[in-house]
Amino acid sequence: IVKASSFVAGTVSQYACQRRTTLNNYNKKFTDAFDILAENYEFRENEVSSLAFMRATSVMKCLPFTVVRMKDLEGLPCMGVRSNLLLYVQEIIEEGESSRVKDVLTDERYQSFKLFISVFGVGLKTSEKWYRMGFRTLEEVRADKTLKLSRMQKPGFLHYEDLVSCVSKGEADAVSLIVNNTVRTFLPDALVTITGGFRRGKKIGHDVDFLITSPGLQEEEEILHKVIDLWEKQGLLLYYDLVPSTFEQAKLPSRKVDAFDHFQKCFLILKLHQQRVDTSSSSTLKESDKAEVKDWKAIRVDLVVSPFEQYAYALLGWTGSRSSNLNNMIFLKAKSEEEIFAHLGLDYIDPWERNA
Ligand code: DCP
Ligand code: MG
Repeated sequence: IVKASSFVAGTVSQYACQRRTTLNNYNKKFTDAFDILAENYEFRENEVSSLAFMRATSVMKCLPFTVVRMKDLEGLPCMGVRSNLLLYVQEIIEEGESSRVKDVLTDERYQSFKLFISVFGVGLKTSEKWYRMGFRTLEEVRADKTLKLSRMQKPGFLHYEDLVSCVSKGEADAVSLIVNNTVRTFLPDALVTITGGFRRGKKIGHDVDFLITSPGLQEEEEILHKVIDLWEKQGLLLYYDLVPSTFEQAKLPSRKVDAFDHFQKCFLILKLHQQRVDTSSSSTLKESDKAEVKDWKAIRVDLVVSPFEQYAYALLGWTGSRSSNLNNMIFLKAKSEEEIFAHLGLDYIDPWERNA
């Protein structure tokens, strides 16, 4: 840990993609508070304030020391002269917590929105609607049989408990094995890489993200269909949404595109069968009770397929974090993430340092 006094605030880049940010957060007390405030602003459709707090969180996460006095923040980017951001920092330094943040946590709208968006397939629009209809809990939403749930929301409610409980590294590895085996059945030389938070070293996630490519990949459209068909036959698919590639539209030379969001992908919920670790307790169950024991967990999985030439861009984009991601990236020939950083004149940042 670095001492605040020997740290040069001026060396902190204003760009998240250039700040080495590991999962070692010395300022969780502050960033947790900012995250809640940012979210509350988002629920109230105040995007400017929401973004200001998200940026402040991102900057504080990269500091190699714990902020203990206001002076520690001097010269740092994004620590808002605008907004009341510094008042919160002061309150937390002095009181150990923020009363305003506590108020947000007990706010009816915040609590309801937080619950609603925790359901797969529910965003701000639906939350707003349900809130206006007078719903405050998921039980109330569930109980209303006149509500028309979307194709995503149905499995969202059905597998709610599984999906809100985070995916562990062990579960991610188990899913990885399934994805690898299935993809390689159809594409023996496929490269299957775990991306998202797990590639950045996180021990838990809300889903498991994979990028698939292969040197000989001609008909990339095929592979996801084949994988989906097989899993469906095996009874492993609880939900899927296949999104076609929008690459053709983005192909024009040097056109600025969201370089990682146009690939063919599939958002799905997979039925992960779990090894029963505790065999002693299960053996004491009667045969009739054994059938009642649920031995699987619903897991959110994202599969992305990229042409081999675009692999580095896809990898960089789908590794994230969202805050670390580079906007308006121009497509250039790049074999690796290192080359992309170099093309852009940026210092290379390793995946585990991209947790901005
Ligand atoms: N991504 C992005 N913009 C999107 C969707 C995804 O930049 N609209 C990128 C950045 C994310 C990565 O894809 O880091 C994976 O998306 P996730 O939502 O799965 O995010 P993480 O894997 O980082 O977090 P979690 O642990 O919650 O899954
Ligand atoms: Mg993820």
